[in-house]
Amino acid sequence: MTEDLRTTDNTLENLVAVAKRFKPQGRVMNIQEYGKGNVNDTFLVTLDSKGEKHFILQRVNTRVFRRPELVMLNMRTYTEHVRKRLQSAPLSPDRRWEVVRVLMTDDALDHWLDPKGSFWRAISFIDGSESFETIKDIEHAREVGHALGMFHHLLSDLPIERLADTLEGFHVTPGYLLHYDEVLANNNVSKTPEVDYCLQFVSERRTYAHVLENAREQGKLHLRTIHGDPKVNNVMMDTTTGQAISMVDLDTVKPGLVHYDIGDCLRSGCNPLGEETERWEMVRFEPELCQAILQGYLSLAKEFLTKNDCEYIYDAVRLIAFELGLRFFTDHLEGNVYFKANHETHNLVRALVQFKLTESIESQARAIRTITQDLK
Ligand code: GN1
Ligand code: MG
Repeated sequence: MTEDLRTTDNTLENLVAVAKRFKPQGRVMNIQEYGKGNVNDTFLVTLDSKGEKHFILQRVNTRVFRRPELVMLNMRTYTEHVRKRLQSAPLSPDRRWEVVRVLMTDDALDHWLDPKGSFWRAISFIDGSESFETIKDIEHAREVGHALGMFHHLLSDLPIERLADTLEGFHVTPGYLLHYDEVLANNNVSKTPEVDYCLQFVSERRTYAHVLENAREQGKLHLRTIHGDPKVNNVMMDTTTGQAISMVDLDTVKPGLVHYDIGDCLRSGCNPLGEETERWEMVRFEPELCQAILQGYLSLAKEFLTKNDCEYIYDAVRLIAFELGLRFFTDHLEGNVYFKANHETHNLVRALVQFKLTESIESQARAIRTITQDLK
């Protein structure tokens, strides 16, 4: 991955040329790297325009998304579905909800393949919105939960058959465990106290890794349309009202368990130090934030969640924190081939953060279970 980036052309001149493929309504004034994505390369394009002043330009990581054209198809299916649903059943007037648009090229395509094989796409930017890396306060937490509830609500009538599985095995924890075993078997692992801690951590939770997939096989949980990556910084907030107004990063909108989303949103939102902290020993899961996120979520999700769904919320948050730690740790052992890394041990530190978070979740199991039971 790091090597790929070195051979890609991120000069302003090249980026402007790419941006122009997407028929910008105005002169391109500036292009800068945007956000902290771990997989794709994302840029914010600024236009000299009377209309929309920004859009998002992305180079999709085709080592991760092997069929990027299907990712785009899903994105269009999702946006069209939600736009129609909002037209036929408008939200209450005090609530703003925005759906991004996929921008087309001169040739009316939803992407542009450059001569070196990079897959580019452009997406509208929601003016007057911002996102944050971590939760600011209880109100923000409630809004983040509300956003996920709104997202699931608006998709609750989109049959999963309408969406392609663009990333097979995504959030299927036993699959990550299998890959981890292969990587361990095929690589020399340099032992450090941190690596030993991670190895031990994973080995103690191997059976647990199956909890959600077992429930699915037993018919207790069912596939639905999910976001796949509902972390805090993918929830756009209105800069004036502070309300959540959109969920972005639609790469992984596809069939899955809503528990992957609930777990991911909670593991991201209830870790005030954030997933990029170096102070991994200090990482803690905050139950008050968990309660607020779930309150916001259930204000909408109550209508479609079943009793079984609610019973697995604790397991979802514990498992998805563990799973992300396992994914980061495996990538560290494999030499940073999946997640972008700024330094040699970046993915190891990220793994330690998620494992400490998992420990904190486990040590507060009773309190978290009580929160989830009281809400329904
Ligand atoms: C990746 O690239 P980004 O930041 O949108 C990853 C998610 C992880 C996340 C952790 C396709 O998302 O699953 O939760 O990093 N996306 C993919 O920050 O693997
Ligand atoms: Mg993402």
